[in-house]
Amino acid sequence: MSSWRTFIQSAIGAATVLGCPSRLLGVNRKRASDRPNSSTPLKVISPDLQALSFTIDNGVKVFQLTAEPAKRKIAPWKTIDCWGFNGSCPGPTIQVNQGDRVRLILENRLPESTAIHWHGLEIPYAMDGMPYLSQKPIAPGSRFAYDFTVHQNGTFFYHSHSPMQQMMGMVGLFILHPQQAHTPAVDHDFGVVLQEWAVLPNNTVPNTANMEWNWLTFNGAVSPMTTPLIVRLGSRVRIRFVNIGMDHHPVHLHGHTFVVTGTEAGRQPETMWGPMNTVLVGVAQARDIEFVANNPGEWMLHCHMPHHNMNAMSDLLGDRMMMTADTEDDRALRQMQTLADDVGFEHVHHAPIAAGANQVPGFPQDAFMDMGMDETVAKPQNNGLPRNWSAMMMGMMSLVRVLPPDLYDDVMRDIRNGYMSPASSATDRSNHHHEGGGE
Ligand SMILES: [Cu+2]
Repeated sequence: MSSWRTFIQSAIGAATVLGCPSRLLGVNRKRASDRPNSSTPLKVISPDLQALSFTIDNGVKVFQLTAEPAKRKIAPWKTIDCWGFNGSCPGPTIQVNQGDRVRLILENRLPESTAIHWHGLEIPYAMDGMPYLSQKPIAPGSRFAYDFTVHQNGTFFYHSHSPMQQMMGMVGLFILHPQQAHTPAVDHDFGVVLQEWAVLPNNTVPNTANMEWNWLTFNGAVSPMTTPLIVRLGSRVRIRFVNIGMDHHPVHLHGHTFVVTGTEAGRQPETMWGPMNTVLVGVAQARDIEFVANNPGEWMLHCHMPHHNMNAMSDLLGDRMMMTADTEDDRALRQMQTLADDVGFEHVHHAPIAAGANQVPGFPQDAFMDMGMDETVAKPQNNGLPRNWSAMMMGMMSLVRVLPPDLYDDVMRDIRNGYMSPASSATDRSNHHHEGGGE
């Protein structure tokens, strides 16, 4: 594991070698995956979400979905009461192939009626999931079977068509794979559901009538609890974003240039693939981005709306009772440590501040926001990140870890073995100005 220490340094050197604009479209690139047959579409990985399994009945793929209340731990100190499917919010990811006949049996264990709409699918009207129009509302305790053949391919999603049920979290990914993988074929394929929540301090039930959001999630988790996307250096990566909510999200990727290869209606022609590094994922839209991961590093992937890459600090601060503006830095830091102890964080750091900072109008802004919690959110996918890496990871944010082959293999082995490397094995890159501050 000593190789972790030198990763970033060696990675910086390698970047200049690998950085080549013509690689963007993947032309003539060397294959980086172990996949024997590139014409078979890869299964999509949706971090922090389960895949939905199926049974076969006379050639029909049969899925069981249960609409029900769920508890979702969105942050180490915050579990919300949302609604979802099969105990999960967002619901489990469904993956089928173009041409499949599917039967999706919905059981309603909610306290009210519901139905499922298959967003964007060109299917018979009776299967559209519109209460009172295409079907009767599915009453609590009853079931309904959605039965249709999928002839499209792309990134789709399923959701309740009731607005408030949507804002309680009733959505899931519905991936329709083409019969032959799109070219250039990808080596990694990920799915991410974007959601926003309004949950007041000391509350657990989202306020679905609110227009201001204090929790923003990727696949039902706020950063740093989001699981990083692990990719091998030189591989071609697809990330599929789906937005079902009340706000638009400009998702930005660091260190790379990507193209949008698909929308909520499926694959886009290559003539549409202009270079970008931020994609606006509007409400009810899906966007597939693809890029060659040619730049090694721990790259942020995040919504760029400033309030969307924050967590609800007010939740920690007891509704903003902490008076940082008229306290000395040391005292404020002690208050932060007390709060962190309450929720079981192992570190509290904050960025250095100037002498006399309190005399500057507008202070404090960000100085007291950084809160490391590496051990609290430890998982194999985080192995080798620099110490205190989690301090500035907040809200709708994750990492795309572009790892050279040996480190990629290390992390993938750690994931298989469930091995978490000790935090001390990584380098501390935080910037302390306090003697012994949290160390
Ligand atoms: Cu956003």
